[in-house]
Amino acid sequence: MSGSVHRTMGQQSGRRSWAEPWKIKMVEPLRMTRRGDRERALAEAGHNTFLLRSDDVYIDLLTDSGTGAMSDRQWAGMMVGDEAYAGSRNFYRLEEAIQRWYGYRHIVPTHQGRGAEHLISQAAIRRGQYVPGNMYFTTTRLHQELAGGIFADVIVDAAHDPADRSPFKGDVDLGKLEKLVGEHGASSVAYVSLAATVNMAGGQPVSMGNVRALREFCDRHGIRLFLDATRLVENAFFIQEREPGYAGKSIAEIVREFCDCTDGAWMSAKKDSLVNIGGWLAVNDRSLFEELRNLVVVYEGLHTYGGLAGRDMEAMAIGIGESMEDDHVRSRIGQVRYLGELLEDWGIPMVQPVGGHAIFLDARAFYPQLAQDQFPAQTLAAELYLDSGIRAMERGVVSAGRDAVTGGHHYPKLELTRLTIPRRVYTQAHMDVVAESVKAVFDGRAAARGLRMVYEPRYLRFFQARFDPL
Ligand code: P71
Repeated sequence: MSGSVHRTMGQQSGRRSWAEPWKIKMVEPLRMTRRGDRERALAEAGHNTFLLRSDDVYIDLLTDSGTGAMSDRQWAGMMVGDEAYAGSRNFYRLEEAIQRWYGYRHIVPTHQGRGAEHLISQAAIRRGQYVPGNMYFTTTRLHQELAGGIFADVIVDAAHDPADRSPFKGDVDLGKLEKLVGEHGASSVAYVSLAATVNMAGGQPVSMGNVRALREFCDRHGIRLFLDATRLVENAFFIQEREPGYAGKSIAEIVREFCDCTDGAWMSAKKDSLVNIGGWLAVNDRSLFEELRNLVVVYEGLHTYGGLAGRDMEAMAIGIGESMEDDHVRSRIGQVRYLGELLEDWGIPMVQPVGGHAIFLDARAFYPQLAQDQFPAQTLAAELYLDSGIRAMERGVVSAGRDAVTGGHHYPKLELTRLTIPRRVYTQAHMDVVAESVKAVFDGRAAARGLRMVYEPRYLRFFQARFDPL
């Protein structure tokens, strides 16, 4: 694998191609619905796509989380699950895979990403400490706040501008970090929380140069650097493509080099690692590991299963290996880009450059007539569903929630509707349907009136909030 970056059959002959390195062995039928059915379903769901039944959805682009298709090898692995309460053989296979591909020493399995976020936040944050990060993620920030931490956004300014085409819009602005440490002192910083890629910025990558500079900064100040590795494989693709010196390195080599700059990581394996459920936490420090291993038995399960079945850990171990293959990553991101290029040709406003896992439509630019508290991105998600049964996700003011101190809405600069592409699930023809539907909704944009929130839950409100049309 070392040094060899593979090409598709088309690319070997100088042709443009991202075609998939697999074929389809099993299919899942989808149901076609009529506009009247969709109007009823959307009203019942309070205009919130999280509350739709998936049977009422045609193309489900809500999330790429846990929605990928497992390979025949992963399914075969499910059959060799060792469901022992303690010391399952599949745990050791998982541990070995994480050590081999990500390079960390000590591993704690968790049921999914937020389980790992909970444990690391409880173990590594003291009440009142700052947690600087490259943009917030909903569950990450919530767990940091529940542990008494204060999240501070230190991402580069370009990340907040959908039109800015900088190649590494996920980078940390070291000036912002320096300022925070200068003002409050290094001991008031719990750790740097670095995500690769940055979900809420549009799946934007972090450069290797940036993580190296962060490592140096953290060493100088005695601050730990922890990584959200959920979509690191996709981040590695952008480094391979865009950063000088990396074109000849494999995805696996880049992933390893990136992790080597950090003190540990948490993972939602439901994304990069091609499983329907699973996550982990990994650190190099032995005493922190002991603490995490003690916490996991309180909240998740024994330290050799962390809330998972043995078979889930086996599928994850195999999925990690598959996710590191250059052919796989190229076709995955190639499909996202294919959709992006269709939309760009039609002048649809969206976050540029297109990121690793999704297209993020710029709902403010769709609906300049709507104020942010009329929920433009939620409105756009509802319109897409009505048009053709496509399910997208709001990533704007509803997702941003309320300020932990003042109680007012967070008003994020980015008001986006995410079309998230599951891995190895939909075809190019499905992407054409999506593009045509987005175009139709864009053409009808002047008629949109917005929404009013009529029910708001306390935590992570976007999951269960309800809306009425204005
Ligand atoms: C996504 C998700 C799943 C999700 C989470 C919250 C609201 C809506 C959808 C989950 C992530 C993620 C990153 C970078 C940690 C988690 C939590 N993303 N970090 O994008 O993207 O992992 O879902 O396994 O608990 O749809 P978890």
